Amino acid sequence: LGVQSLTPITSIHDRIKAWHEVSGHTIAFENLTIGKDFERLVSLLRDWKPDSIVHFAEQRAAPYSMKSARHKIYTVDNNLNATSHLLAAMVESGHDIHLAHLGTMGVYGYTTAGLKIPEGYLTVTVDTDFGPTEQEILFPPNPGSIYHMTKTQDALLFQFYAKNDHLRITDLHQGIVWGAQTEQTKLDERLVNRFDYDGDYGTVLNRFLMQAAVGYPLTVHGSGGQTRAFIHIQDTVRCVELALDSPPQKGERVKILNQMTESHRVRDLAQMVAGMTGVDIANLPNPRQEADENELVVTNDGFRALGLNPITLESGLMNEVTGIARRYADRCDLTKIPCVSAWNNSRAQALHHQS
Ligand code: USQ
Repeated sequence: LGVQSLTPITSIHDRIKAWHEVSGHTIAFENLTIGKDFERLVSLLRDWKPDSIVHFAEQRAAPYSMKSARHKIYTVDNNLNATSHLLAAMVESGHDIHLAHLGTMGVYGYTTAGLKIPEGYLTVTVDTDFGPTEQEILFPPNPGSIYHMTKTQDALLFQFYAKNDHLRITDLHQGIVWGAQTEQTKLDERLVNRFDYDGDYGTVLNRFLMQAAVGYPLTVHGSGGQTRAFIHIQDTVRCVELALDSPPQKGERVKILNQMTESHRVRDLAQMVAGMTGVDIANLPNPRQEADENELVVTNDGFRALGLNPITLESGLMNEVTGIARRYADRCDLTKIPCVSAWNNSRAQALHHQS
C-alpha cells in the first residue's frame, strides 16, 4: 500500500527483547506461514504442547479485501487456509488444545434485525408437518465484504471440527477496535502498537482521532448513519485473557462471545471528535456497498459474566489517541487518508465523480 503504521514498529526481535526487559518474561518466536507450512505447524504443536492457541493469522481489513480481484482471492486463500491448516494440525498433533479465534461482529451483518444480536446462535421456530419445532442455529451469516465473508466460513470449519473431533474452540466476534495503547505496550516505546490510519487498514474512530490531530476534515462515508460495535484495545486483550481462562469443555459446541462494549453511529463519533478538537466534518460518497442507516443492539452477556468491566468512550482515552497521532504526525502521508477501495462499479463511479 506504500504506507506504514503511524507509530514506528521495531523488529519482532527488538519487541521481544523490550518485553523481556520490562516484564522478565520470555516470548519465543518461530517464523512460519500458517496455511502453507503444514508440517512445521504440526511439529510446533507437538513440540510445544500448548494449552491454548490465539489465532490472529488472517488478513484483517475489509477495504483491502475489496481492492481488486487479486485482493479478494488473496484474502480468501490466506484466511481460509490459515484456519483450515490450524484445525487440521490441532487434530494431527494429538493434543487437547483450546483455540481462541479472532472473529468479527461483521458476520451478523448490520441490517436492522429488530432484535438484540445474540452470541452466535439463534433459536428459531420452524413449521413442520407435525407442528412447530424449535431449533438453535448459527445466526444467519450476512457478511458485507470478502474479509467478513472469510470469517463466516471460518465459523463452519469450527462447527465441523468441534462436532467431528471434539476440538475446543472459542470464536470471538469482535467489534471495531479503537485506542492505541494497552497497559503493557505503555511500558516501553518499542512495544507501541501499530496505528493504521490509511484508507484500507485504518478503522473509523482511530482514523477520525488521527485526522483531527493533523487537521484533516473527518472522512464520514455518506450520511454517517452506519451503527457499529466498538471495543477499546485494552478490553480486547482483557477479553482474550478471559476467554482463555474459561475454555469450552471437550465435546461442547463452539463457544461464541461478542467482544464489544458499545455501539455508536459513525456521524455521532464524528460530531464528538469535532466537538473535542474543532476539526471539520466532510460527508463523502461511500465507497462501500452498505446500508446508509442501521440500528445495532448487541448482547455481550458472555464477557460480562466472565468479569469484563467495559472501558467506554471517554475523552481522556480519546485524547491519548490524538496525543499519539500528534507525536508521530510527521510520519503521516496525507495522500493515504482517503478510502479509495470501492466495493463495486457503481460505488467506484461515485468516488470518481467526486474527485
Ligand atoms: N467509515 C467512515 N469513514 C472512514 C472509515 C470508515 O465513515 O474514514 C465507516 C465505514 O463505511 C463503515 C464503518 O465506518 O460503515 C466502519 O468501518 P471500519 O473500517 O472502522 O471497520 P470495518 O471495515 O467494519 O472493519 C473493522 C476491522 C475488522 C473488524 C471489524 C469489526 O478492520 O478487522 O473485524 O472492524 S466489525 O466492523 O464490527 O465487523
